[in-house]
Amino acid sequence: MRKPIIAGNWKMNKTLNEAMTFVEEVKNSIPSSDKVDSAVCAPALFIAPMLYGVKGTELKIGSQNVSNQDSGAYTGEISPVALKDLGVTYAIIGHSERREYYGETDEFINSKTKKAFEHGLTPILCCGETLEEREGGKFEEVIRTQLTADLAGLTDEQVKNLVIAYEPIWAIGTGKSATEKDAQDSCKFVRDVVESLYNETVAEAVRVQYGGSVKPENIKEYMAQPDIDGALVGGASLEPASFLALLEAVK
Ligand code: G2H
Repeated sequence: MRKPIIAGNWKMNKTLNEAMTFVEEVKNSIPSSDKVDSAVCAPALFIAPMLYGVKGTELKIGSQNVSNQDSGAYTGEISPVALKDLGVTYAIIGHSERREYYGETDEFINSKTKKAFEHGLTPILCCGETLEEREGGKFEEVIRTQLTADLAGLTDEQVKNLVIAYEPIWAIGTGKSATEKDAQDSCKFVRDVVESLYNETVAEAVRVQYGGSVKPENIKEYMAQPDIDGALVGGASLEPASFLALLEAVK
């Protein structure tokens, strides 16, 4: 049995004050981690104070990025060593916005994923296709190519502990969410690729999230699908009531 995981991806939103108000408003209502893993992947600036704010609760804090180096002359990068030392649990890696706007390649994403594991962070590895690729019948090829490169060299144990977020790019922040059947078929395909690269045990253990315009109104339908183990949520994770409603729908 795979435990569901709901992770907010705040992207480049909020001020420190707004982030801490959010923490105050949700921290006493986070469901038990026996039922669901819950996390907020916050802008790097707010990670340390938010970690302090959620102490003693089941809400985990994640980073939206992580360097493929431990430390050193890498201006602007976020050290995995420092993230782990602070108490960060998750790191989003390979989000389509980073692939598209910052030129992140699968090779680079693979090196970050390995580095995150090396330091005890759990990667939330993102994959997904554009509308053009889907309509051109390239969905399977794109996902297989991404995952083959992104997972290269990872051990069975690492992949078992990985979270993969399948996010069709055409559904991100557009309000156009995938139907639950499309989301299920796509997440099942992600699991099938993992099985072909590893084995059935690994594929059965890896958690696959759906992401793309998930909100309290549609999360239940996604979570009812056998291959969807959670959601990576942008817009609907920003407000305390909406974030708590997502967790409530899953627990
Ligand atoms: C997809 C998602 C979070 P949203 O990027 O990763 O954002 O829920 O706003 O579509």
